[in-house]
Order: sequence, then structure tokens, then C-alpha cells
Amino acid sequence: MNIVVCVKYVPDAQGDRTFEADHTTDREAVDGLLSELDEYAVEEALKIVEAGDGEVTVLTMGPDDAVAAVKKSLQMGADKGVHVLDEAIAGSDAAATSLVLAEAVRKIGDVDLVLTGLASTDGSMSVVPAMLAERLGLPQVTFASELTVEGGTVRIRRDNEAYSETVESSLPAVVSVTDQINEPRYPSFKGIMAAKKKPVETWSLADLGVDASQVGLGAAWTEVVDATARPPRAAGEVVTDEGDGGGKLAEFLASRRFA
Ligand SMILES: Cc1cc2nc3c(=O)[nH]c(=O)nc-3n(C[C@@H](O)[C@H](O)[C@H](O)COP(=O)(O)OP(=O)(O)OC[C@H]3O[C@@H](n4cnc5c(N)ncnc54)[C@H](O)[C@@H]3O)c2cc1C
Repeated sequence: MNIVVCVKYVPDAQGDRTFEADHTTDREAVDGLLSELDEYAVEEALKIVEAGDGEVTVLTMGPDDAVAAVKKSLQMGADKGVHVLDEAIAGSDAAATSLVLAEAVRKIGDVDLVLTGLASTDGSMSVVPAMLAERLGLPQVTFASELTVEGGTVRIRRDNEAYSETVESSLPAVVSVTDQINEPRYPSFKGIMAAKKKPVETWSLADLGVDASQVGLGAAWTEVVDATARPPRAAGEVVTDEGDGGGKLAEFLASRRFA
């Protein structure tokens, strides 16, 4: 069972995010990390391979630093990594991202399952998995909160507020997973040491046969026309209880139309 996990390197959500003049995210301003939601996809891939056989390849597209997302996944236990690195991809939208990832999956070859997170923690579009499946001509099942592989079939559970459904697909397939699916492991000391010897290949657009004109800000189908940082939260109102706290709270809630 050969599994490719798409992992994205994102600005740390705990840091102050800022924007460039063209409204794109300033990716240099804060430290980056492996998108937390992608850790669930890595964990699931490791569990599947540990229960059977095969290997886990992690794939990222991003700037120099993005290799950190690959390395963290290798420390968790993935076998090898691919980093698509090319100046021309900066500013790519989801459509271009899925194009590059699809060509990389094709080049990796002999893939039974492609796993992704449910959304990136920066763009949170949640569309790359579906676009990737379309480009690869593969079935896709999304938002898996449980996953089993048996023979040539993947079966997942999808939950929403009203019901849970079980969906089956033939392999190969693209599956996005939620944060309900497992508890990602922390890299062990042994894992961190072992990762240093694991192979990471760096591929350019030319290696993938993708023309630079198909990616980057210039080729984006979507444009962020405005981006405004949220104002800092105003200080809350303190209600001092002098025996009439309940009444004051009720008044406060009523003034905010909560009651
Ligand atoms: C070098 C670089 C520069 C960028 N610059 C800009 C920019 O200037 N402005 C801008 O708006 N956007 C930029 N992006 C992000 C842009 O490529 C896409 O909007 C984004 O990758 C896809 O949308 P999303 O992150 O919301 O994906 P989602 O659909 O939310 O992601 C779902 C899943 O798809 C997979 N995935 C998504 N992206 C990647 C990736 N790059 N590598 C591996 N797996 C991935 C992950 O498994 C993820 O959990 C940049 C990306 C890169 C790599």
C-alpha cells in the first residue's frame, strides 16, 4: 500500500499574521510549521502502513522553509519526502496548487491512496483535495472521521450535525481526513534521529512538466481584493457583585439582546 500524504507548510496561527501590499499572506513575517490538520493525515497513513505494508511519502509544495513540514512528517515515521520548490509557484491559488500536487503524485507513481488534511490552517479553502482528485481522475471522499482499507476498497465515515454516513470507494482514491480521525503521535527521539537519514527529493516545475505560466499569482483564477486585520479585542466589561450581580448580569445580557 503506497500512500502519499500532502502536507502544507503554513504560518503559525499563534503569530501575528500580516499581508503583503498585494493582499497575499506575508509568509516571511512569522515562523511556519506543518499545518496541524495535516498531522492527522500523516498519522492515518502511518497507521495503515504499520497494520500492513507499503510506504508513506509526504509531499509539499512551498518555499525553501516548507521542507520543515516534510521533515516533521518524516520524524513522525513517514518513509520519504518530496518538496516541490520553484520561485514561480509563489502566489499560486488552489487550482494551481492542485495542478502541481497532481503532477507530483503522478511522478511519484504507483500510488494507492492520497491523503490530505481537511483544510489548511491558513487558507482553509478545503478545495485542494477535490481539485487534486479531479486532476488525477480519481474518486475522492472527503472529511473522513474514520477510515478503513480492505483489499482494493477504502471505507470512511463522514459526520455532520444531522447524521453520519459511511462511504466506500475503490482505490486508488483521494481522501481528506478530519481532526476526529486519530491522535497524531509526537516524534520520538528515535524518530527524529532516523528522519535525518530519510530521502527528501526536491523537484522543480520543469521536473514535473508544468509550465511556469500555469502557476503563480499571474495565473491565479481568484484574487484577494482586500484583507484587513481584525481589530484587537476590546477589554471586557467587569460586573462587580455587590449583592446585585445577578441583576446587573441580566441587564447586561438584555442590553446585548441575549435575553
Ligand atoms: C510558495 C507558496 C506561495 C503561496 N503564496 C500565496 C499567496 O501569495 N497568496 C495566497 O492566497 N495563497 C498563497 N499560497 C497558497 C496557495 O497555493 C493555495 O491557496 C493553497 O495552497 C491551497 O489552498 P488552501 O491552503 O486553502 O488548501 P485547502 O484546500 O484548505 O487544503 C486542504 C489540504 O490540501 C493539502 N494542501 C494544500 N496546499 C498544499 C501545499 N501547498 N502543499 C501540500 N499540500 C497542500 C493539505 O493536505 C491540506 O490540508 C501559496 C502557497 C505556496 C506553496
